[in-house]
Amino acid sequence: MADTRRIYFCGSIRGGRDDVHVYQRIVHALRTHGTVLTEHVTHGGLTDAGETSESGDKQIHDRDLDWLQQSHAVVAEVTQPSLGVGYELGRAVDLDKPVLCLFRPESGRRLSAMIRGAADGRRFVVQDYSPDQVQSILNQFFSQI
Ligand code: 6IA
Repeated sequence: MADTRRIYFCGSIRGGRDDVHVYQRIVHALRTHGTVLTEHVTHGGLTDAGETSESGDKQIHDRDLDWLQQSHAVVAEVTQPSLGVGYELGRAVDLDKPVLCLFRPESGRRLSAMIRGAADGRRFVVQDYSPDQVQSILNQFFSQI
């Protein structure tokens, strides 16, 4: 059921915040499919400076991994390269979570082979998209997991 499904959304923070408006659009659409555990990724006030202390970083890492473990699905916007997002995706695969990666070719970037090449079309889906396709792509992904 949509109300009980927990979704882990990944988007770049220290990797750069240029796409935050796209993250907001995706999370808005994700709310029709469940509870988004990581809404902070969309906060306009959150800069790429992030937390400064190492103990803060440990808390962020441990809390995010806990949420990742509790999640039913992982959706990542992967256009802006981010070490943290790449790490979360690797951990999600290890936890056998269904994963949807969204990439915008209009950016002119090329997605990492380690993400594009991980696609199996079933548990790990990589989808090229433009922002006006977000809702239909999410509907399709959630109908098949
Ligand atoms: O390497 P990056 O910073 O770009 O990694 C981004 C990913 O790591 C996101 O998908 C988040 O889930 C996670 N992440 C990285 N930093 C934070 C964070 N900072 N809070 C929560 N998740 C994070 C807190 C900043 C603070 C001002 C509250």
